[in-house]
Parts: sequence; structure tokens; C-alpha cells
Amino acid sequence: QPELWSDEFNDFICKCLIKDFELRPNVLDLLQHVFIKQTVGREKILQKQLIELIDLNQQIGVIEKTRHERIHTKKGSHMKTQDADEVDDLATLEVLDENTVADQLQNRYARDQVYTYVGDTLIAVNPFHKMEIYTPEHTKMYIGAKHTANPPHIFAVADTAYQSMVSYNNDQCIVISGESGAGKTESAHLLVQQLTVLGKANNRTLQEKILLVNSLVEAFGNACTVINDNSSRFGKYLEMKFNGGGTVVGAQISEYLLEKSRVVHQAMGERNFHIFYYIYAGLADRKKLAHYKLSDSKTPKYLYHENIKLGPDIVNNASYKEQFDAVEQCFKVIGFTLEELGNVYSTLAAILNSGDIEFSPVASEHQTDKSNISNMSVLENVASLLRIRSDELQEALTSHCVVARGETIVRPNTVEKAVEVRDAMGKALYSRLFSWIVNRINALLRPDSQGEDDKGLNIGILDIFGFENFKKNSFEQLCINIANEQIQFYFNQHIFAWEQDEYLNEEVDARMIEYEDNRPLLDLFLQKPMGMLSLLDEESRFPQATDQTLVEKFEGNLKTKSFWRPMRVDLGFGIHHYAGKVIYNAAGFLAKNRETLPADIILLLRSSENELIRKLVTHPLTRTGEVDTTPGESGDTPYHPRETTNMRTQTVASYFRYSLMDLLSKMVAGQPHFVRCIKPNNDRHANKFDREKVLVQLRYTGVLETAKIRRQGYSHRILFANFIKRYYLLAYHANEEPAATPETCAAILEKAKLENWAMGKTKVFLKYYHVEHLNLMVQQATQRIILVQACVRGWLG
Ligand code: AOV
Ligand code: MG
Repeated sequence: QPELWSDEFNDFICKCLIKDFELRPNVLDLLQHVFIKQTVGREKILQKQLIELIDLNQQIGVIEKTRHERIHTKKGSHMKTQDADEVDDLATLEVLDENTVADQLQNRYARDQVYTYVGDTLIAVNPFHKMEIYTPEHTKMYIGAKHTANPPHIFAVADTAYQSMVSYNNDQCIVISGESGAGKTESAHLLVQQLTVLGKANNRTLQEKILLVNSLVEAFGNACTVINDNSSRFGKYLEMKFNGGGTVVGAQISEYLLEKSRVVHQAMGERNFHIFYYIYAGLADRKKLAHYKLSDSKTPKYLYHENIKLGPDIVNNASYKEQFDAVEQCFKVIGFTLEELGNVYSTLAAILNSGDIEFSPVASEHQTDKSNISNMSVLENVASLLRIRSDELQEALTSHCVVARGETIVRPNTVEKAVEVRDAMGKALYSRLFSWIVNRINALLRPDSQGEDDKGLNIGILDIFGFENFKKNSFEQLCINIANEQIQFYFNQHIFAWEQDEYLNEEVDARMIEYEDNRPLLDLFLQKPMGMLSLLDEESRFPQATDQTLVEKFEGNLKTKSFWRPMRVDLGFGIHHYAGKVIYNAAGFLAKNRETLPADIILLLRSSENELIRKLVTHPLTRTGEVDTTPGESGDTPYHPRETTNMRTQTVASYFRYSLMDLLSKMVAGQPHFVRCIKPNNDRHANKFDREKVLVQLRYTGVLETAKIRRQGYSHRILFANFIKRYYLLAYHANEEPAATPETCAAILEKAKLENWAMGKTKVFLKYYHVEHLNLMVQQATQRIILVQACVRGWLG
């Protein structure tokens, strides 16, 4: 029988208290009875109950396990149980080869266990069906739990990131990668869901708002492609902001490289951005189409599609209407005003209407081709939605100004040129609207100003468009694939390069693991001045250049096996990416790269009576070669995350390069966690595991090598002093100050009963599973102290 408040006594209540939240009230109750009221005669019984509770806690692993099995078997009785030779962590496999790894994933997939660890990286195989593993019970199960206590799960990644942020007072970054349709965006949602719970958003509204952010931006930035019905057409970095105490206080998104060409043109079998269909159906539902100058019988050209030929196909679509209501609800909850909403709708309607403006050629006396607008009523509609003068819009579309010998001359636009200007306006309006929405969200979810000493912490979640390889691949695919190449490089640096450099520097004996370094490919794209993007920019500066001369320039300058010209494909060139070979078609590359919005259009839009339209064209950033005629005019607060940097972007390629660097600089600031999504088949079928397809992905993502380095290597290297500061409580008294020596570190590690670590010259080298163990121990030690203090205060006070 432990003596009241003896160490032994404290120890055992704490064990009861911290282990399971459900038990906590009972324990408190019990203790109050026993020790405060001193109920005579009942001590023995209560004592017995306490002891039982401790036993229960010792079996907690078992409890959690049964709870998990209960949840699983209840919902999916077809599920087979885990085979004896199946592992949750591939790094623990006895035999590490491609086939064993594929077998593991295949067996696990067959019983709906889609998650598997490779050390501290998570593999997520897309289940392609709804699974009952994201319930509130699961949420709870993965809070503060050891990785080995539960089956692998995306919630565990959220938990690790959160716990590391709190323990180390460090920003974190979760990088989700995988090819198109592999499940990145879904994973990102699940991470946010779990993080809002972990961050105990004390104000429900904030939690709700953060959860809606993804849905809102995805309505504008996602679209149906031939690969994925909800394909991300932009890169998204969502940062959840926490205060020093680990409570979520806000969020911020950065968007990258929206594929705006989709506004005016979609490839066969693809669609425009979701929001256009939603708004078209939603406004029809509310009998508001006429107000927004849209017809319910004639499909706007920008939405015209082999499957959607008639307006009624869209306006009668019940799902689109529901989505529209949902989007509107998101806007409102996040805090957009009704006026802002109306402006957003007008802008979208203006874009849709503008696509229907038609031009016809007019022969002029000087033989130059002129163009006329053949449907003036549509022009009037666009002008009225944009709140600009229609005659000025007509002028800006059908002519342009040139300065020659100091004189400004107005030149007519050919039909082709006029169409180009019209489309450029649609794309610019849409991409700027998208940026504006993102910026408004950021303003609405910005944390209230924190104190000077509380700088705040954040966890960033990166979800970009995945690697793409279509039948026809254009400039957009090139950019998307370069971005993926860069993410793969970042992964390699973290998992392999930096770790192995440290073995050498710190003279730690560890086997080196070979991995596929994609650096040469990144150089092929990004190097200056001879990389592909630089060559593209150079060619874009020559007025006489054509897509043909561009491909020839590539061919003449890019001397590597990863680049080749396929026979019989006009304007074709091939790239051997880390994730496979892609044949691109350079048709339209120059135009897409130069893409300029004429100054006339910008000036005209600036005269709009619609405040939002004016805002969209008055920010100081000169983007993608657009001419900005009023330097310094910026009454508004800058809304674009990138405009604070003083850069002169001339082309889409250089803007792209800049964004990529900006994204990387954000990512490297935090401690990374990786989620690698795997697509089990190309048909989006549930329960179908195309082994060859998976093997290819395992190869190019370096899963085998990752497993090897995690098993043999040391993923965590911590300076002696930092290590001691963090963990000395495990071996020393709170008021002691042990010396920052390898001996002190070793003492702590031995006290924690850890093996297989290594000592470098200045750092302790730890395996990925050591850190979790140490952190849990420290957490328990500190919680124990806090709880005992709180209990004592409660009972005595
Ligand atoms: P992506 O983000 O990786 O593609 P998504 O996250 O959009 O892929 O996933 C594609 C589809 O797979 C989803 O629409 C779901 O139907 C299904 N799916 C993915 N993850 C899950 C899950 N955990 N549970 C159930 N179904 C899932 V792209 O954005 O195209 O690169 O540009
Ligand atoms: Mg996506």
C-alpha cells in the first residue's frame, strides 16, 4: 500500500490519469473519496479498484488494439485479419526487395489496410471507395498514441507533425506526393481534419472555417480531367497557424501556378473549373440567370463539351446545384460579405459571357485584316457585368495601340488576334479572381495579432497537382511535371543526401544507400542560361521565333539522354522524368509563355465601377508579362503573397521558376514529413491492385531505398546540447544541469533503454523510432508533474 503522496503513490495515480481520458473522471472521483473525505472502512475496496485501474492501464495496448479491431470488424466483416508475416512498417522487413514490398502492400490492400509506414514516411494506396476509418473514434485513437499502438494511418502523420511542433517549438511541413489521382488532395483534407482536432480549436467557428477552406479553393482550382474527376489544377500550400501552446489560431494558403488556360480551352474529355458549372446550375435554380446575362438553353462556349452540348444538361444537374449552395455556404462561413459574393458571381458570369463574343473579318482599304464584333448584344452583356463601357471594350478587343517614332498609333486586330485578347482577358480575370479569393481567405483567417514573444508556429500541408502523362502533353504538363520533379528532389535531399553527408562529417559508421538522384533533370529544366526554361524565355523574346524554332533550339542545346526528339512527331520532344517518359508537343509553347494581357484591357478594367474588378487589376505586381502602366499606384494592401518581392516577371516560365523557389523556401523552413500516395490502378476501381503499376511507382519514388536507409540509417541527428536540453529529465533531476557531453547523452539513452543509436562528433544519431519513444517519455514525465500538481491543488484548495 503506497503512502499518501509518496513517489510511488504519485506514480500510480499519474499512470491512471494520463493513460486514458475516459478513465480520468473516475480516478479523480475515487481519489477524492479515499483521501479527502477519508471514508472510513472503504479504503480497502477503493484501493483495490485503483490497483485494478493500474492493471487496466498496463494492458492499455491491448485495450486500444481491441478497440481498433472492434471498429474494423464491425464495419467490414469481410476484412481478413493480418497475416503473421505482414508488417506495418516496411523498414522492419527481414527481406527487403521489390517483390516482398509489393506483396506486403498487395496483401494489406486486399484487406483494406491502405496505409503502411516506411520508417517515418507514410505510404497511402488509394482505396477508391469510402472507408470507415476516419470516424471520431479513429480521430481519438490516434491522438498522442505511439505509432506501433495502432495500424498505420494518415491521422498518425498529423499527430507526429503536431507533437514535433509542440515538443521542438518548430514549424512542420507535410509533403504529399504521388501521380495524378493517387489521393493527395483527399489526404490533405484528412490531415487538416485531424489537425483541427489536435489544435483544440477552442472556437468552433474557426475550426469550421479552416475545414471549409480546402473545399472553397478547390471549387475554383479543381476540375475534371481524364484521369481524375476532381483534379487539382494548382498547387496549394495550406499553413495551419498555432500559438505557442499548440492551439490552432488561424490558417493561410498559398496558391501556385493555376492552370488558367483551362478557362478558355479544355482538352477532349476534360472540363472547365468546377465553379463554372456550379454557378451556372445554382443561379438557374434561383432564377437568377437573366440577372447574370446567362441563357438557360445555350451552353456558354467555355463550358461547351462533348458531353454537355446543351445548357439544360448543366442547369438541371442536381449535384451542381448542391455544390453551388455548398460553395456559397463556405464563402459565408469564412466571412465573405454578400456584396463580395455578388461581385464574384458577376466576374464569373462576365468570363462565361465573354467566351461567346464572336468576331468576323472586315477587309479594310489598306488590306490589313480588321475584325468586327458580330454579336454586339453579348458584348453589351459582358460590359455591363464588368461595369465598363461597351464601346471601350469593343475598341480594346478589336484594336491595339503601338508606339512608333514617338507617336501612338491605333492598329486593328485580326480576328485571330481579337480572339487571343478576349481569351487573355478571361484567363487573367479568372486567375486574379482566384488569387483575390485566396487572399481574402487569408485575411479572414489571419490569427489575431499575437504577442511579441509568441511568434506562433505552423504546420504546412503541400498538395500540388500530381505527375501527368496524357496522350497529348503541353506546356501545362511540362510545368506540372517540373514541379513534381522538384518535390522528388526535395524528398531525396532529406531522406538520402543530407543524412549521408552527416555520416561523413560526423564520422559515423553507416552503410551508404544508393538512390536515384534526379538533380541532372532539374538542371535540364532550371539551369541558367542553358536550361529548358531559359531557352524558352530566350526564344520568346524573338518576334520571329516559332514553336518549330523552339524545339530546334532545345534539340541543339540540351545534350542529355533525358531529352530526345521522337521520330514522326511534329513539334514533339521527349523527357525521361523521374516518374517516367513523357512526350510533349511544343505547339503553342511560345504563345503560352509570352501570354500578355494588353495594356488597353488593363486600363479599361481599371475604370470599372465594380470595386472587385478594379482591385483585380490594380495590384502592383506585373505578372506574366502584363503591362502595368501605373507603377506605384496601389491604394490596396498587397494581396498577392509574391508581390512583396521586387521581381520583374516577363514570362510564364520565369514566373513559374520564381513560384517554385518561393514554395521551396517555405517548405525548407519546416521539419518535413512525407506522405507518398500510390495509385493502385488506372481505372479508379476499388479492390483492384495492378501490381505492375504499383511496382513502377514504388521504383520511382524510391520506396525500397527509403526502407533501407530507415532500417540502417539514422534519420535524426541532434546536437549534444539540444539533445540534453530536451531529454535530461529522463535521467536527471529537474534542477540538475548535466554537461553537454556525449557521456551525458549516452546516460540518457541508456536510462531510456534505447539501443542501436550512434554518437557523432557533435551530434547524437538516432533511429526514427527512438525519437518517438523519447518524446513520449518526456511527455509523460512532464504531464505527470503537471497532473499531480493540479490534483493536489484541486483537493487541498
Ligand atoms: P490527387 O489529388 O492525387 O490527384 P485525389 O485526392 O483527388 O487525387 O483522389 C482521387 C480520387 O480518389 C478521389 O476523388 C477519391 O474518389 C479517391 N480517393 C482518394 N483518397 C481516398 C481515400 N482516402 N478514401 C477514399 N477514396 C479516396 V491530382 O489533384 O489529379 O494530382 O492533379
Ligand atoms: Mg489533387
